[in-house]
Amino acid sequence: MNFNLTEEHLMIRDAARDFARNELLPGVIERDEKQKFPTEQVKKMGELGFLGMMVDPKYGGGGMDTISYVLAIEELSKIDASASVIMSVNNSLVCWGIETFGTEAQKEKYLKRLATGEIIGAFCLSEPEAGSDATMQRTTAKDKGDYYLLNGTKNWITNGNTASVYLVIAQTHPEKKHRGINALIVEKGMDGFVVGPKENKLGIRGSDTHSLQFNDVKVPKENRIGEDGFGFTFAMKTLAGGRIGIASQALGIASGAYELALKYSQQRKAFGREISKHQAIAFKLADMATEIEAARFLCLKAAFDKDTKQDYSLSGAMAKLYAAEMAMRITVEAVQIHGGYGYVKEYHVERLMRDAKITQIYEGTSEIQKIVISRGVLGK
Ligand code: COS
Repeated sequence: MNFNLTEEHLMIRDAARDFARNELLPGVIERDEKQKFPTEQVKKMGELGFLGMMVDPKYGGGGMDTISYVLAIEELSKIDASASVIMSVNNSLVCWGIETFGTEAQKEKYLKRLATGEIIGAFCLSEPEAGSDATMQRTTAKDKGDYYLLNGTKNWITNGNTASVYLVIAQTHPEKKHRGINALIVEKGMDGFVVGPKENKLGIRGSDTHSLQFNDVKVPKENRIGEDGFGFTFAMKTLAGGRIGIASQALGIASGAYELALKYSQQRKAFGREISKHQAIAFKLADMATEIEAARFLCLKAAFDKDTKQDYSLSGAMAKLYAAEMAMRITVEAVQIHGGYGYVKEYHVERLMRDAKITQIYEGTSEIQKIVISRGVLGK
């Protein structure tokens, strides 16, 4: 056992922390209010290597481990969870998916540009009637010889409009159920591909979430990822890693809110002393610090499992479940500690509370994580 981070890990964490404070903090409230995508900031994230952290340097990535990724996502999420979800989707769903299962030609064509942030990607699994029950894909990819004919609708797609490359899950052989599903790389601009209106969301409002429509889109066969019918396994394996990213996002949202509440409690006075000196507040801070530390260890353990090539679907699900539930509790308490100030935008904690909610929902709800975990512990 060694709980110490390496020098390199600490450098990455500090670089992410500086970037978040210097580049993400300015304008974060306005971007949230106006639902403004952080275009300039995402460009800089690409230049600094945050969009392809774990990708092999030969494809333009940083060649870093998952622990570095967790540390960076936590730091960005403390300040701006919209920026960190853009980062998480690009890294752990899109880049990882193509690097792990794509062909050399797909890596040359797409991964290099995705890893450097020249373009960003989206992962398209959810549909109006298929979110948690992901096997029930209504989007179809009919095999037409040298291409697939893609038809259907995808919902709540992160990076929905800003992405250039979309990994789309669709059913090719309905009689084979989930074993007939494929994953296709779809490019923005392909005929028949329409981006729907932007969702007006409760939180992570700086990220752009859209529905997508595919009307007879011809997707070349060479854009299929893996063998025919590999799409559902592709989605599950990719989401298993994605969940480590979202767990770290939840961790960051919670620790951002906690740090603000801690500082505020040491400044604000009531009944003749700082409110942190009242046990009612001090105990809240104690609980918050403990829960955050527990979530951090779960995130780092899942990252460690992934880096050491052990199974991480269980530890990733545990990290996501705990971190997401914890983030909701901690952000509510952070607003409470701030009192009336917590309820207004200038103090950031109300935004973090709204942002926390989505971590209990996307990339598998808390209830789905419990399915994964209970099957794991019961050996099913
Ligand atoms: N890695 C690889 N394969 C996996 C897997 C994983 N982590 N989890 C499941 N699979 C495979 C199974 O091995 C099975 O394959 P075979 O039948 O070929 O052996 C297949 O997927 C179906 O598995 P299962 O029968 O367990 O499917 P269920 O419908 O019972 O559901 C859950 C499995 C609930 C875990 C899955 O549907 C899920 O994760 N749903 C949530 C999806 C999600 O995250 N949605 C959010 C959208 S992205 S924002």
